[in-house]
Amino acid sequence: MLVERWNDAAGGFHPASAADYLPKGKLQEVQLRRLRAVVERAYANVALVRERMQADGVRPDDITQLSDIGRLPFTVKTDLRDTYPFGLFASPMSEIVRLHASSGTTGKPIVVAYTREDLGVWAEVMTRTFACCGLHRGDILQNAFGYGLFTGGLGAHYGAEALGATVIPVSGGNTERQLMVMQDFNVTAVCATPSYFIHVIERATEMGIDLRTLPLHTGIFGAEPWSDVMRQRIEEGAGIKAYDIYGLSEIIGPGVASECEAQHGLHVFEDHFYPEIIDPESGEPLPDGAEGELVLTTLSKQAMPVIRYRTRDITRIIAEPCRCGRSIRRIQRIGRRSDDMFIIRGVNVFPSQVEAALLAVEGTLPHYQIILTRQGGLDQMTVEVEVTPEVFSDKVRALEDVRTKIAKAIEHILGIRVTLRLVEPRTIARSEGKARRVIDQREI
Ligand code: DLL
Repeated sequence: MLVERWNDAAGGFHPASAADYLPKGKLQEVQLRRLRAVVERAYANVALVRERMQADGVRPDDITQLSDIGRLPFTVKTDLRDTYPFGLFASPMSEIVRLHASSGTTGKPIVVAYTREDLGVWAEVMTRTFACCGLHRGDILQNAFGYGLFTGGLGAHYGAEALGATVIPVSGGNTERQLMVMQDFNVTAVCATPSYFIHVIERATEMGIDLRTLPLHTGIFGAEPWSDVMRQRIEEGAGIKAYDIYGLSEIIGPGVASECEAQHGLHVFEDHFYPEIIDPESGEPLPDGAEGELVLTTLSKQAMPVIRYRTRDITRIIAEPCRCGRSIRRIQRIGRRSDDMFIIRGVNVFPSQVEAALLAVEGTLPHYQIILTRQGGLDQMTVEVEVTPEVFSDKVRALEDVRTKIAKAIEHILGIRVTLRLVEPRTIARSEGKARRVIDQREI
């Protein structure tokens, strides 16, 4: 009975989503209970956490209210590298049933672990994610997140199965096969990185397939920043609603936060992942609404509890109630991560700023690359962007027009001049997963 009710109602209620609607007091009770347990677990089993807490003179018993979380030491990415591969595990290997790894930018990957219970929580938060995006039993989900060490594929897979949707584990890549599956299997929803799905839309157009005529109605995208213009292009190109989902391997994978039908901020599944915003310089906590670095604490992880992880993702907490009725708080979509920032001639630049400037100009395609070089001791930034065939072929007028507009837009946003290279469609390499936007050749 219950199953039918949530199945039939549009935007229906899934039983797994109950925690999304907990009254604040009840939620905080759950959070505090779990916080105390996870701190105790980490203190007892993870040397790094215990040593840091001892150095700070904090004991697990000192955590008596949620705000005491501020007394706990941060965990940073290099902690995972320094303890590679298993140093932060809190469970014996005999209880760990899955490992994933994230490549990161340099050297060794970071390794993350899950007990059977952790996998249950992961499936639960991914079920809540899909329910948030309006999926039901009966939906046919093409899962084009990569399967493998990347958490996207398997994370989405078990969540969608738990929801009761039909999962097609196609993984990333082989775009023509993706399109065959999409048409022949009556696919209604798709998961992918936004940059890869843009490529799928383009390939469909080249093959004379109009995605807007298919049963496909929902896209669930994440694992990399994507702008509102990008969303608009995806929604129009495929005739779907496109939702943003967020997560990271260190915390669990996808399933940390998800947009809902309002498409205005991502609900954090904060009964499992406690969010804080801090000033990235001082490490001091910032109030709701202020922009800063997102810090996450896993409240229920067994195999690898992570206390106050500095994500380096920049966002803010939206405390106002959401019109979907969920009581769990939202974070603003993540457009910037402090890692991605580069400095060019003394100016701090985020790739998302360049993207905003490029895509604001009509005639550009959402494929671009930023190439940094050093010539005669001076940093140079070259932006390579694809333009539509119409613009590209009209070398005299349209191309120059687009070039001037982009140059102006970039100068307006960044205050610097850059070298622009407008190239024809399909010049810039496509990725099946996360797009690589910046190529820094300055060290070579
Ligand atoms: O990307 C997990 C994931 C898979 C999330 C599928 C969503 C969908 P990592 O490879 O460890 O894990 O990368 C995590 O990617 O710290 C963010 O900087 C970035 N990121 C993830 N989702 C978003 C998003 C997965 N929706 C890192 N918007 C994070 C912006 C995102 N950035």
